[in-house]
Amino acid sequence: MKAEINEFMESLKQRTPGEKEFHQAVQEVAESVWDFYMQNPKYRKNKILERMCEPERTIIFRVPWVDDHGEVQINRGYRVEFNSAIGPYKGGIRFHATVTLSILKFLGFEQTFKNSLTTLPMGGGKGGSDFSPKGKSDGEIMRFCQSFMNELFRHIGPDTDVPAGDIGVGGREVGYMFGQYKRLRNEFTGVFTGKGIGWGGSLIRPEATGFGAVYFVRHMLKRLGKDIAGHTFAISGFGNVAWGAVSKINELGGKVVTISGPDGYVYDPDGISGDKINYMLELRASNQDIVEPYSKKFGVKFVPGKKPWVEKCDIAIPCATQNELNVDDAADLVKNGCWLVAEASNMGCTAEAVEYLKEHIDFAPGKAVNAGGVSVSGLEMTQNSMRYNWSREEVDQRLQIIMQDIHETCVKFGSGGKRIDYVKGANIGGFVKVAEAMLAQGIV
Ligand code: 2IT
Repeated sequence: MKAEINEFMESLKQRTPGEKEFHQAVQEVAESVWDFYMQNPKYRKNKILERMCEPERTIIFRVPWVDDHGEVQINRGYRVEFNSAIGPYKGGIRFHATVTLSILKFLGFEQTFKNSLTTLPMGGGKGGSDFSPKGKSDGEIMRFCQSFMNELFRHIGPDTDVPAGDIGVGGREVGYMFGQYKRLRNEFTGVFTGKGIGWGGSLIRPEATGFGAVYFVRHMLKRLGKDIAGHTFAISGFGNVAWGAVSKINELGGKVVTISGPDGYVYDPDGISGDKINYMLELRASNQDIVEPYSKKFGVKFVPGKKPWVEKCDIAIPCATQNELNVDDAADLVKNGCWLVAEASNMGCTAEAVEYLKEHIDFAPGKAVNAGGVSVSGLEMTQNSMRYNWSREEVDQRLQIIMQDIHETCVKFGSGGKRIDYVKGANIGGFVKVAEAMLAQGIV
C-alpha cells in the first residue's frame, strides 16, 4: 500500500513542484482513503482521487493599489475553485504576508472535504492575497479590498462561488469587498458570508468556528465519559477562532490558560474569562498582531517568541495557523499530561505531530473540528436565499446538530483501532459524498 501511495504522491509532486503544504494535505487524505479507494473499483476507474487533487479552476491576478503616502503597491490575488461537485465553491479569503498558491491549494483541498462533512450543499474553494493588513490604515485596507474585488467579481456569484473571511479577513474586509461587488454588479445578493447583521449576515457566524470546535470536543469527551467543565485548556492564537472557543469553554465551565500571537504567548493561571475575553476583541481590532498587551493589562506572564504548548493543560486547541504545532510541541504536551488535541486551525499540526498525537492521545483534525465556521456560512446562504433571518437560538441549534453529525461521521469511518481515528473518519466521510457526486456527474 505504501508503495502505491508513494507513486501517487510522486506523480502529484512532479506536476506541482514546490507546493509543500498542498502535498502535505493530499498525503494525509491519500493515506486515509487509500484502502477504501482500492476497495471501490468504480472510484479508481474514474480517477476520482486524481481529479479531486486538481482544482477545477485557479485564478491568479494582479492587485495594484495606492498607499497613504501615494506610493503604488502591488500584491497578488488568488481564488482556487477546487471542487463544485456538491455545491457552489465555498471557502474563505486569507490576507496574510505568507499566502502562496501552495497554501491556498491546501486550504481549498481541505475545504472540499470539510464542506462535504457539514451535510450542507457546498463545494470547496479558497482565495486570498499576500497583502498584510498589519499596520495598514482603514483607507488602505478599503482600497486594497476594492482593487482585489475589481478582478474577483467576474469569477464569483451566489450560485457560483461564495467567499468568506479567514486569517486577516473579518467583518470590515468582507464589508469592503461586498460593497465593491455590489457596485460592479448592481446586485444585492448572498455572494459573501460573514456579512454584517444588518445587511444579510447571520447571527453566530463570528462565533461559529470557535463554538463549533468546542461542541465537537464535547462530543469527543462524551465518548470518554468526560465533559468540558473542570478541565484546563491551552489555546493558541487570539483572533476570531480563539475568541469563540474561549467564550464557549467558559460558558461550559472550562478554564483557558493561554492565548498566543506571532510575538509569543500569554499564560493566565486564573483563566481567560469575563472582561478578559472582550479584551481579545480589542487586541484584534488594534491591527498590531501582538498579544503582549494582554499580559501588561492583566499582570500575567508573557513568554516572547514561544508557543503555548509547554504549559500544563488537559486539552490543547490550536487556533492560529497551519503547522503551528510540531512533533516536539506534541511531545511536550503529552509529557505534561495533555490528553486531547483538537485542531481548530486548518492543518494546525505537522504530519509528524499528527502521527505522534494519534499514537499517544485523542486527536481530531481541523477539517472536522473547525467546520462550524463554514457550516454557519452555509446557514447564512440559506437565510439569504429565503430573504429571512433566523434567531440566535435557531442558528446555534442547527450548528450543534451539524457538529454532532460530523462527529458521528468521524466515528463511523474512524472506528476499529484502540482509539477513534478522527483523521481517517473525517477524510473518508468527506470523500464519499464528493466522490459519489463526481461519479454521477460524469467526467467533468
Ligand atoms: O477555513 C474555513 O473554513 C473558513 N475560513 C471559513 C470558510 C467560510 O466559507 O465560511
